[in-house]
Amino acid sequence: MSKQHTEISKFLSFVLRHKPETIGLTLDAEGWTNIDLLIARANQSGQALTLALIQEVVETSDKKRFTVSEDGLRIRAAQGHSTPSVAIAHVEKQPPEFLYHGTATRFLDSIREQGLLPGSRHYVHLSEDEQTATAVGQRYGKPVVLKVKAMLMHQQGFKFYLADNGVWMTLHVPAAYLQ
Ligand code: HQG
Repeated sequence: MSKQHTEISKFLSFVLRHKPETIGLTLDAEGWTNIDLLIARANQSGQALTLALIQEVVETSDKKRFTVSEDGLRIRAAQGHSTPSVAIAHVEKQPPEFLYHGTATRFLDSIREQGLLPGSRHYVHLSEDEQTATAVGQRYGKPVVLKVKAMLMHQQGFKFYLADNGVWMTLHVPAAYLQ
């Protein structure tokens, strides 16, 4: 991804996950917004954005962060939301036996006490592979990967959801299910 694409990806993450109101945009409950309107609002707020740039960012996003609707008219962030205006009805699914969560070593004491909490986002984010989890943890410091007994949690009534881009989510992972 070029520097320009990374900058646009971050801009799209910011408005489609966290603060759509900063550019006068609204998202529906499923997180969708009209692409032409997004481009207009972005340009009005001083962010250069075109349909071609959006398409390039969507296609080259390593984590498939953004989903374009089948008719090509709308876009949403696949997961990672914190804005209260969005409440995506994510697909509930039976998880594999283990899922992984990457964090930083400095959070471990708190996680041992409280389990995994969503922070400012709507869900705790989990991945199927340890490599992705390591990269996620690295963003906050010395990374450590926690193994989550996902199947056991599911059997005991916890719900798991799978986002458009393969990221797993759940509301809370009590410490007893971490290893
Ligand atoms: C930590 C990225 C203290 C948690 C990734 C994490 C992901 C606790 C931080 C997505 C805690 C929250 C989400 C507790 C959890 N005490 N710290 N009890 N429970 N934490 O950024 O999972 O590149 O909101 O371990 O790929 O790091 O942006 O969540 O370190 O899918 O597309 O609190 O963001 O995607 O941080 O990352 P975040 P996350 P993008």
